[in-house]
Amino acid sequence: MISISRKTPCFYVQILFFIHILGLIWCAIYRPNIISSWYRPQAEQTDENSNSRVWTTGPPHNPNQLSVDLPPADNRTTRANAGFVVLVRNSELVQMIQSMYDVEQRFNKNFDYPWLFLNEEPFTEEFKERTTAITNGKTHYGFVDESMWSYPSWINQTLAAERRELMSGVPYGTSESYRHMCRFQSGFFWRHPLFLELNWEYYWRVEPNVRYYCDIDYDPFLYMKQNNKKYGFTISFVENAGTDPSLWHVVRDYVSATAEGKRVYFNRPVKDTLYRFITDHTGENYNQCHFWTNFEIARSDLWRTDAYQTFFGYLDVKGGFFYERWGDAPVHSIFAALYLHKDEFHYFHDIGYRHSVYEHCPKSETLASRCYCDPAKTLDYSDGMSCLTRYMDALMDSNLDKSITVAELLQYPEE
Ligand SMILES: Nc1nc2c(ncn2[C@@H]2O[C@H](COP(=O)(O)OP(=O)(O)O)[C@@H](O)[C@H]2O)c(=O)[nH]1
Ligand SMILES: *[C@@H]1O[C@H](CO)[C@@H](O)[C@H](O)[C@H]1NC(C)=O
Ligand SMILES: *[C@@H]1O[C@H](CO)[C@@H](O)[C@H](O)[C@H]1NC(C)=O
Ligand SMILES: [Mg+2]
Repeated sequence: MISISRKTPCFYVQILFFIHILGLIWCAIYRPNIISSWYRPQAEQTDENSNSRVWTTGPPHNPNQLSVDLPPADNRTTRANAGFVVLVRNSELVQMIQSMYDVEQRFNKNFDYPWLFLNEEPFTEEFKERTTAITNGKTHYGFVDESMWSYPSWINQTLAAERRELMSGVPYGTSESYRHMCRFQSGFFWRHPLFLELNWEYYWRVEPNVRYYCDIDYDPFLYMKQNNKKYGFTISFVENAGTDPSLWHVVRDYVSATAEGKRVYFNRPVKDTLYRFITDHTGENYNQCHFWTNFEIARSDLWRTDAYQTFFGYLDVKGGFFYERWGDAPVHSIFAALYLHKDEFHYFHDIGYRHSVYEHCPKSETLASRCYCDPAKTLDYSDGMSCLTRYMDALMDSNLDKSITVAELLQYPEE
């Protein structure tokens, strides 16, 4: 009955072979890198053996490579004054447990740092019980009230609703709660009453539903402290430009306004900052690069500086958290890149990490036996959306002999 079956299997093998050849030809023409990479040994690592805690990382063929120097493994008895901070909903309990399980297994079971959970709704008993059960560290639960999670008086809510309607094309563009979340993460978590009471010098931000892939046998908080680091990240990425079309203009307005007044906040020479991470050498446009804040290890008082508080206040009054959809990541990153010395940043290359579909998996002999991820899947240098190469170039940019300050570069000429 089924006459076609007489042609198989030889006929189908020929068809498959034909498709295979077509594929090879296509590859050779359009993706020559793939074919040549079959014959090229992986050249990224240099003289590393599995005991060494030093190696280099960087995009292939880029002169700027970063040296990674892992601190010695240690069960130190000294602890930093620090902990984990999480903004999370009751409905995300299972995802939260998953993130905590990773953090505890890879790191915190040997260190017992405390956890702080924040929510604009009261946490359920179940949430508190289950998150307390999974750690030996202390757990704290804080309520975020209306002073930190509502519309400021100057926001026109009708206009905000109209703008949301128009933003269905950008991620979370129509979400109201996401905007409150981004505003809270930009301007409030570091001055939440419970956070102030705990008085942590450093914090590590965690989100539900993230993965930590590598054993961490040293204390990243102490590392930050001992090396005078103020901002640590693992993934840097390009933001969807539709979320913050006016942000850079507002930033430059702010710089112009403060540069005219008595307080000039951005007075470092541009060559000492990471400004090239976020803009071109003329400071004309924001390139949308930012550090992903869903992982963030930083000094709490970075955000408590006069400079940041005024910066946030200025942005908040402009209304872009609601009329557009400014993210806390670009806000943190732009400020840090313009304000800090470039040596105060730290790239945690050794921390394998996944958030949503993107992951960072370190490529290193040293870590191979301690990570549960595939370095081939890392987005570091292969994904066009990754800003890591730009970070390294900004860090090592030595062509700048300019002593011009950030304020001088960014302020608009007077009319
Ligand atoms: N309590 C609370 N937490 C939220 C809300 N929206 C987002 N979050 C938290 O804020 C963080 C970022 O939100 P998420 O949905 O992961 O956004 P994404 O990482 O940008 O995709 C996560 O820790 C969420 O749990 C909210 O409405 N209430
Ligand atoms: C740290 O202590 C834990 C628990 O006591 C132990 O299992 C682990 O091997 C120790 N790590 C190091 C690096 O000494
Ligand atoms: C608020 O925005 C709406 C819609 O754009 C506008 O019609 C209204 O006049 C605004 N209200 C005020 C007080 O500015
Ligand atoms: Mg998230």
